Amino acid sequence: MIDSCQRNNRPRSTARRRAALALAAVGLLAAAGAVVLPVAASAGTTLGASAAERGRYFGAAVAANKLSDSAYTTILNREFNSVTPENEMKIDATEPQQGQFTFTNADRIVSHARSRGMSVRGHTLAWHSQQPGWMQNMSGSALRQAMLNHVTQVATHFRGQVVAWDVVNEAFADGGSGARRDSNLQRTGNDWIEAAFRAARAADPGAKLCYNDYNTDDWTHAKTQAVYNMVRDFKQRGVPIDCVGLQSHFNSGSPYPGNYRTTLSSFAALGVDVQITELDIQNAPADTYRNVVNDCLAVARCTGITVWGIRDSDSWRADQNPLLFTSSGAKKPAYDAVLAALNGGTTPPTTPPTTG
Ligand code: G2I
Repeated sequence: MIDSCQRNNRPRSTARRRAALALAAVGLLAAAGAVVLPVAASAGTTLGASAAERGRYFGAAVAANKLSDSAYTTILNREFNSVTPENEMKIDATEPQQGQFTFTNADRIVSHARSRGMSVRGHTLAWHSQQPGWMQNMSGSALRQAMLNHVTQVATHFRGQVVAWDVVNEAFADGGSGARRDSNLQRTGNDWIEAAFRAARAADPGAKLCYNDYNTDDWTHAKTQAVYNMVRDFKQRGVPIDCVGLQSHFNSGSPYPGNYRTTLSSFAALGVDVQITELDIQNAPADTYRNVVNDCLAVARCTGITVWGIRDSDSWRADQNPLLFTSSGAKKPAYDAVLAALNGGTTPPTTPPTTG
């Protein structure tokens, strides 16, 4: 009878010899300057691949009219594994006349993404802004019914193709009131948001349903607390909500807050996923981008990050140069910081260690 020690003896010593040889080979190559030892066992070389190794996605807002720009699609196809149509799924784009739906541009983006294995975030089903003229002129129960029909028709069209929907966008007021934003939708009754979520769930039971907003990044702000209270209430009452989107448009007037990680983890503790949905940062400081990525990586339910455009020239705030690629498509220092953070673990230093 062979005991376990004898059985394993030969393979173990062979494995040890192989490991020693491999180490010696790496040592020789490293000494010769031929290899850079990786920080992680399988560090990715693109944003999407590296995020995927951390169980997350890395996405970009995409405009249909740029899909014919090969400089644009080269970066999109290489770097990203999630896409959010920047304007093409909005109400004015998908239902320009009441009851007449147009999905051509949104379908182009969805098909571009899905045929390349990228997932799609849907943006957005119900919003006070970018309403077509016919909807802007509606009110009361007719508007409520039209809104619900819109949610149902659009979510049904994309059923099975969109992994997460921004069902309702920007429904809270800025400032210290913590109140809902006044809008024609809000005036149909305070329950318009949960009605939209229920309609979306019925139309596409497989999609994650998100509430999405801006200036909800600082945990101490009244708007953040108001959204938090709504999500907690929805979870308690069984209103179908799966995720909260923090747009995270950071600039001098609305800077990255030191308590951002607390905001992410506090929402996650309610039992929803958290997604950073429209990230851009004025002048793209590498340190701030790195901090945002590390904050997301530190929160298990922070499932992904989307930047709001690819090159600076694609940004809605192009004058702030807030994105990861220059207008000519070169990687910026912020890109390197994001990739390194995705590859390097959850808590690399805020400032790079000094060398020499
Ligand atoms: O404003 C930044 C974002 C804030 N959160 C919600 C997002 O949906 C929003 O995206 C922006 C787009 O990036 C812009 O591209 O939403 C704007 C409209 O609210 C978009 O701008 C519009 C222009 O205002 C229109 O004149 C233009 O026709 O883009 C349209 C399509 O190019």
